[in-house]
Amino acid sequence: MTTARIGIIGTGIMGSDHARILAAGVAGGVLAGLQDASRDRAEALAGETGARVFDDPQSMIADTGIDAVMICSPDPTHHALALAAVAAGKPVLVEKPLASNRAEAAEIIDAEMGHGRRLVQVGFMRRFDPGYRAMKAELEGGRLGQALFLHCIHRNAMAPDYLTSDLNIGSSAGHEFDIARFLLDEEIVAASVTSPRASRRAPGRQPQFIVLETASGIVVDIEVFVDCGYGYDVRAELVCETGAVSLNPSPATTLRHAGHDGYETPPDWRDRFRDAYRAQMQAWVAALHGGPLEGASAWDGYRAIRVTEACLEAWRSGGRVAVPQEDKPGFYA
Ligand code: ISE
Repeated sequence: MTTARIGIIGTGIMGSDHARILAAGVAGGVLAGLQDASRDRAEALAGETGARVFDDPQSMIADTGIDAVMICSPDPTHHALALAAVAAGKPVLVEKPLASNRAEAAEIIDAEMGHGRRLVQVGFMRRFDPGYRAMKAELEGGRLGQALFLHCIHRNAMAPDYLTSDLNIGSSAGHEFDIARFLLDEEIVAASVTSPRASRRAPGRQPQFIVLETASGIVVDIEVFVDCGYGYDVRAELVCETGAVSLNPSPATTLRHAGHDGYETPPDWRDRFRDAYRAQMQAWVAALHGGPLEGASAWDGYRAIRVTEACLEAWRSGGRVAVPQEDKPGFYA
């Protein structure tokens, strides 16, 4: 394969963002196909990017002109499409979450192991963000000592109506679960969740405050508030024995204007994690050509779902819920 021909299933917010990244130029990869439940929407994007439009996802996955696929269609479709890609022996980058529940995620793992070669990556793009990578390198460098706390904030300006409080745990907090596992390089063993009252701006959706405990005894707290009104604001601070390291706000400049002095807050995650999305794409395409597998695996996607399910149970019961631990298959070592 000299150039990997990539097909994108789902041309909504994330599918079109990935398509534009590819169309702008990614070494070793080309946007070759688009498919969406709305053919008009896929055709509009094809007009902009020059890709071929497919009628249905299965025919795109089966097509000999497509080497690898990205699944960016609605969350409930991820499981069946990921299984179809694995059955066809095609590498697949699945937007998070990997699946709707742990049984579905486990099926994907079984299918991939049955195939015998790693094909599945989950789109936890924060693993490619320079800020999180620098935090991880600082922790691993050792001068701060052992980690004690990881404080996380996840605020969105506003969320779509379909994002219920329940779905929000997997959809928004899921990124925090994965980045905590990535930064700390250990498993989450317990979860507790509480909520303040709902904002009057979004009475149907409750913000959440999640406390996770890791295997070695690090406490991770996460505020998830997707109706904050002012922009997309993701923060993290890792507190260790002899120091702390935190993410800087992403803008490169400070603005002083009309009585204010500060940073512009990006409108949503596509701006905030623009570099991470590009780096994720470049690394995935490089892996298609035999480069190292750097992104989140199906196992990582499965573990994030395990934590999501424990959080949902903890939120409903008001108690502390243990996250079941399992041995990581050698396949994912
Ligand atoms: C969305 O699906 C994302 O993936 C964003 O990164 C996250 O911040 C947002 O809350 C989710 O709804």
